[in-house]
Amino acid sequence: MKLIIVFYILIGSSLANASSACPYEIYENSTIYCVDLEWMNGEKKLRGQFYEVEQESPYLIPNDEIPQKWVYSRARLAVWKKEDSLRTLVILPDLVVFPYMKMMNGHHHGTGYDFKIDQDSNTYILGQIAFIEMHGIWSLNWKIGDQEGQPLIEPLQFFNLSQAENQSLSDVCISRH
Ligand SMILES: [Cu+2]
Repeated sequence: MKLIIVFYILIGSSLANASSACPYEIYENSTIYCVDLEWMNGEKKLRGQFYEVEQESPYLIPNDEIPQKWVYSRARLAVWKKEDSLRTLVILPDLVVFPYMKMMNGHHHGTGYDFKIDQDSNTYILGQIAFIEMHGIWSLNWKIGDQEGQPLIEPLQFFNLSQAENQSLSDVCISRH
């Protein structure tokens, strides 16, 4: 039940964003772009191959979970120029959106991921991400060449956590800023 409530809150907020400004913003030199992000079903890895599973993502992997049971997270990203009211999707060849973690002990780090262009739909797919439970804050960051701004999403809200559990992750994050 808690998961369902969280789900509707997420859906509701994305609909609210759709009618206003950018869901998320990035920039290249003086051009501002909007980014929308839709989380998809996760993936599992079997003999080096990733395949889709029913579990929705983003999924926080318990730190004692065996790798065979890990659910890797995956999302689709759409990008358009902020000034373009028609929201024509664009592909920025140098854009990379990637997972990142700020650790309480200061040893910040990334993790594996696959970021690729989906030519058919003019969008990007960010996948193969193992968000493992740690003493830190997972985010999605972005860069275009050498240009990197604030994290795109921080902290991430996980589909498999209760609202209270996600809230406590946010509280940790806020207290660190
Ligand atoms: Cu970590």
